[in-house]
Amino acid sequence: MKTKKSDDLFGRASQRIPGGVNSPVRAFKSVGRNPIFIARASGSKLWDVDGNEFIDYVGSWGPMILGHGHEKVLEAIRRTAADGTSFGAATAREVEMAELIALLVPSIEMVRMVNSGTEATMSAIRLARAFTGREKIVKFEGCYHGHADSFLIKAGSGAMTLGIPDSPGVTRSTGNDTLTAQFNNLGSVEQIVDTYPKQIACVIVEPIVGNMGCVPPIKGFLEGIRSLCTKHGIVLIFDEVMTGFRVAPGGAQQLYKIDPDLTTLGKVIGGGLPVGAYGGKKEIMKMIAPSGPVYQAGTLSGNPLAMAAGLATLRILTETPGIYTKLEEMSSRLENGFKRIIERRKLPMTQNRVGSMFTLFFTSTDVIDYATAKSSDTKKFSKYFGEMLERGIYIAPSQFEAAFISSAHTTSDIDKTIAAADESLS
Ligand code: KE4
Repeated sequence: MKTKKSDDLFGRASQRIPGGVNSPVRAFKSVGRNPIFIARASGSKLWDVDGNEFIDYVGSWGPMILGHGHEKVLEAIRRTAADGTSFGAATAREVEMAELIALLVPSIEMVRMVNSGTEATMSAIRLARAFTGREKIVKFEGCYHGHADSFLIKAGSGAMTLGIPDSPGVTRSTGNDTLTAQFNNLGSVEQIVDTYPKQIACVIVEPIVGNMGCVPPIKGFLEGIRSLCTKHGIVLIFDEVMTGFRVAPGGAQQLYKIDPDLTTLGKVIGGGLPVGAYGGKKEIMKMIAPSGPVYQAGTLSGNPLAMAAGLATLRILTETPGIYTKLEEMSSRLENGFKRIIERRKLPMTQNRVGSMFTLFFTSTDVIDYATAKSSDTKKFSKYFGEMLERGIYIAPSQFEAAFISSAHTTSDIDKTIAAADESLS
């Protein structure tokens, strides 16, 4: 595989951009390579600046559920851009977006648009603190909710990959207000609630974790958190930045039939443009300025292009019959292919999948939380990553990320991927 142009760009980038990338997960540092620089994408495929072609399982880390460059999404962006790209004023599309989100995710009675998942989660915890008059938050080890200070405590995703789950620069007092529990361990949450009575504003959770690799909730875990929060007046926040509109039109909360008090969204609702949102019960959301005293604002919030791309994406997802069935079929075809390889070769591996999110772990234990995810052999992962890349398969350059399948992936893409994995796994 040729990498000269990517290597040259990385050399230049490293002089002017910290680590040569604008988000740590894009670096191939943990897999011992230089990153590839992407030139263009279409459907399920990516091409880098050296002309290499890849089947893409990163999907811009989640948003590209329809694949790259879906004609209807591009058309919506083009049409909207012709009328102006930003006004910093109210527009009809924001109303349509809010109405559509409320229709698809019934626990969301009101919603505020922001520009990223990070903005959504950090605003949601401010709101929960204001609503309850309490200061502490509970998050789970290995969950990632963006890079706001309060969340960079035992964080997943790039922080876990690079071995910096507790980032320097976060003050001790902020750190003290973030309490961490173990995912899939209700007892660990109960213990925290007992230790800090009437001090916990919210519990924030990825209902299906994507940021230590894909880790689904075990039966009763989310239900248990829901009742605990209700009993103790704690705001339950589902971070559905990754799972929203991905695992079902109404997200993980629809799949598991649990209503959180607040939900954070991102990725898919922007259709590949920068977007985030947080929403939930009217009683809580009404506290946001200008209807209430909790301040939160944004120059580009509800940006016309982002709304157009997001609305087009959500409409295609909701109006195309069988689109989630197709995603499930492709994803289970891939899972079964991996399963056959693992069984035939008796490899000490585990795979987790919910709908079109999945991860292959290099460990024989069931991966249910941070500790079991960490038991994966990352050296083996690095080798696998490199072998797959050389064979034209682009997966996240980290063990601790989910892979995503889009509606543009074909059976031929999936079969090529399984054939590449058969050669790459050892
Ligand atoms: P952004 O600020 O990156 O838009 O969203 C933060 C965020 C919040 N919540 C969840 C559940 C998330 O998965 C994310 C972002 N996910 C990572 C990848 N695992 C984004 C990629 C990156 O950091 O560059």
